Amino acid sequence: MIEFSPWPRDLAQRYRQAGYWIDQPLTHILDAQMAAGPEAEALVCGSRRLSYADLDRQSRNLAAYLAEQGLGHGDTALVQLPNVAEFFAVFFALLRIGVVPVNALFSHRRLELAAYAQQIAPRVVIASRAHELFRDDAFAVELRAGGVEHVLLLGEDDPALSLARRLEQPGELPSGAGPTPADQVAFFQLSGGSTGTPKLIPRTHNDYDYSIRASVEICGVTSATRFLCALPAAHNFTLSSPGTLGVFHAGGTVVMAPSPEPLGCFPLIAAERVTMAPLVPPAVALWLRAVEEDPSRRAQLDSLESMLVGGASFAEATARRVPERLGCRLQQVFGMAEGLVNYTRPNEPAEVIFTTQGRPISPDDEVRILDEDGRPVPDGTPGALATRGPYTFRGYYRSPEHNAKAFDSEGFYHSGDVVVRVDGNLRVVGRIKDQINRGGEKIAAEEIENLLLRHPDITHAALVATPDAHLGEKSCAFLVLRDGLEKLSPPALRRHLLELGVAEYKLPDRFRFLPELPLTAVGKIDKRRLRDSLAAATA
Ligand code: OOB
Repeated sequence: MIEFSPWPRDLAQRYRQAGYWIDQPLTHILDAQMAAGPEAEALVCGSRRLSYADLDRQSRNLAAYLAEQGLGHGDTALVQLPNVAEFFAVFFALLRIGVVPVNALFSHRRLELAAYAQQIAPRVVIASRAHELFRDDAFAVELRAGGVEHVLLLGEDDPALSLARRLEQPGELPSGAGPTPADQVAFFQLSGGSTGTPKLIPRTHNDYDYSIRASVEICGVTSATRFLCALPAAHNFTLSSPGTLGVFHAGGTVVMAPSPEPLGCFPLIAAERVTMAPLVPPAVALWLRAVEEDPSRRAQLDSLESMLVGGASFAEATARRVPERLGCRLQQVFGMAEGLVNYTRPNEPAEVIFTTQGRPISPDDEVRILDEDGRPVPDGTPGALATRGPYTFRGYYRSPEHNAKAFDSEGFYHSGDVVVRVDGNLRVVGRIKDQINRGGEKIAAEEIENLLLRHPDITHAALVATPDAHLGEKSCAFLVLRDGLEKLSPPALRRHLLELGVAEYKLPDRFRFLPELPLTAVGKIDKRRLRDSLAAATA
């Protein structure tokens, strides 16, 4: 079994008694549809249409093959696929035999994949030839040298490596194969992170399944829902809030898109009669602009009933334009891969929907808002968010030191967000974690600072957020160079980082050079002053 920090016995008991944890593996989502209506349309991906029976069959074929290779409980997989139907067949296949996957984002590069592989020591890697790392065999060879036994690739002709072949070649699951127990780890979610290495979040069947079932209720997902999957499929928002898994749970249809770019999505929405779409704020801005530029485009959104917006701060003024200009209902989502998800409820007054990020899924989500000394603040006063509950994890994978900081003695996870509670709803007003939220994509400052410091001419580095009209935030790296040097060229600095294999979205947008970095009274880098200096320079 994969180790993880379990919930204390009394809470686990409470979550079962309350009916949150139902001790079913996540594969029951697919099993239920096989019983209810196997021929219903589960997925649309380009010109392909998959029924639930197709999805089930493919996932069983792959599961049978992997089980035959001796994979099962205690094993892990590293998966990196773009937004394609195969993502789900692979996910269910692995769940079916109790192999625990990390679903890396397609934008992740060598550094991220290597960091995940190092942490989980996967026996199997499933990836795509369309990704630069797998275009030739060098990285696969490297992974094998590191202990990976099986590599399967999307877009591969060689039958020995072809993912398509394993999905299509009929196979029977051996009798002993099955998912991990429902109170054990089903898969790992990715943390947005604030530390040097990307952290993994163990999610159990029980906790994840509850968040999905409850989200389906709250968001009104039904078998008639046609859901646009245009944000990265592996992200917690897209997967479970209510996400593609919520849609499968309800027997609806997921329509895959490669990106949320409006000119690609609008015709797809029109053709497929999409009813629900999750988006990050910068994508909403692009959709609004597309309709404002050419009002005739609005007709393409006719079928769209609701838009879920989350992942980063969403300006109130933009929120108000959503129903007016796009003709659909807005639902705000404030969630985290670690667990807690908040939604504005559809029947709430418009004011709440436009000005807050909603309230938690569960009556048993415990949310504390704390001042600097860890004391609860009164409603209306900003404070640091701490939470525990039936689907909020209890510890990052193999990270005792970080866990000691991220959790308090009562098992509350401190998310690093600054929030205000107003009439029971939360509003996200700031952040204390050292992270940049670049339009929903999270960048851990420390990770990039460490990489910058590997440049021979850099002696000190600090990455901070700067406000950006489109993305909400961009990143700026403040650098101190070794004696005698005044600056380095931004392209050369970006090349340095790319050569280290980091994802492109993490590259600093700007660089500033200083003779020294300002320090706080206790001798830490004074990032507030750095941020203020940028604000002053652009004011
Ligand atoms: C979602 O998950 P992550 O793990 O990528 O990022 C979580 C962090 C939160 O701690 C918060 O800092 C920020 O993203 N965030 C928001 C927000 N939603 C997330 N900040 C302001 N307003 C919002 N609405 O981003 C995620 C997971 C599930 C559902 C939705 C988003």
